[in-house]
Amino acid sequence: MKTRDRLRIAMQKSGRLTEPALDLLNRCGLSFRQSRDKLFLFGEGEPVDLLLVRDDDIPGLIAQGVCDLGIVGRNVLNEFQLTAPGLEASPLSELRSLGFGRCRLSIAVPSEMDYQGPQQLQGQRIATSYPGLLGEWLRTHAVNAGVITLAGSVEIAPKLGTADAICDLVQSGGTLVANQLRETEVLLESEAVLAGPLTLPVDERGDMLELLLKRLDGVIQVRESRLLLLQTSRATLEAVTRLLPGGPQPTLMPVAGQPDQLMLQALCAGEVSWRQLEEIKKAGAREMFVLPVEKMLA
Ligand code: PRT
Ligand code: ZN
Repeated sequence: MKTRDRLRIAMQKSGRLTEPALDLLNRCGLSFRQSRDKLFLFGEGEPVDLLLVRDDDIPGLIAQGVCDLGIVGRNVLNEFQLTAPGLEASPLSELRSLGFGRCRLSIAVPSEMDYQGPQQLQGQRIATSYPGLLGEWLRTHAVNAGVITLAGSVEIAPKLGTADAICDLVQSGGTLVANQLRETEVLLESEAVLAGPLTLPVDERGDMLELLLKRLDGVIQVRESRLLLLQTSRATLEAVTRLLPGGPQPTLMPVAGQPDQLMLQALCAGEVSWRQLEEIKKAGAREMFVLPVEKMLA
């Protein structure tokens, strides 16, 4: 294949991952010119172009070298790695997990079934769009079950009588409940990932890729960071500090006119939950604020 000097990223044309993937790339300083066919978006500024495709095609496009990178669900990537023929030639790897498109691949059985464990699936028919991942799980648990591969509408198979259980993606669990199904086993925790070849190119594309990974790390770190501001008295400072979610040492500032009070500022590595806030308040903090971080340069 002719070598390219521009990096090419495959992503979902239209679906759950499209908006968050574009947003992430924009935050990395990439912008794209809309083309008429909307399948190929030419990168402005940086030499990085986008190919918009069905998510299921993304791992294959990377394996074939048509694209250098792809943004795709771990479920799709792992299924491809288990089922694609002749993959040994160009194995893929998960370069980064991206923190959106979270869901899990689970086995669900009819709600009324008294499920005791994997052995109960012995001899049952399980409908799925993920025969590779399901097959691997069944082998690991020494369960001999029939795998019925369906392209979609997996959740109605038990009602139609074409399967006894299903193995499908679950997010809120609403679809399962609506179909009188109950989640019993989680096979895979999934989210969108940046997929690429196991060996990265060692040319201009490789340099651009390295730069992109660095920016991505910065964007992900900032996106997950929160700035926590609160007031505490000197007496409760130690108890409050002990409860702060992980991160670098907090900064302390005096409060004008109240020598006993301190203003505390802490950068937290992830979400700060209501429960954590309530605990910190109980320890003596007040006037608490949790702020998102826009940009960070250490
Ligand atoms: O056209 P194309 O093939 O590109 O799109 P698609 O229809 O195959 O994919 P799409 O857009 O539905 O999903 C893309 C990716 O989003 C998936 O591969 C997952 O990695 C991720 N994702 C996250 C999900 C869900 N959450 C999800 N809830 N993909 C599908 N679902 C479906 C699930 O299959 C089930 O039907 O939503 C239903 C369950 O949702 P809850 O909330 O009712 O549990
Ligand atoms: Zn798909």
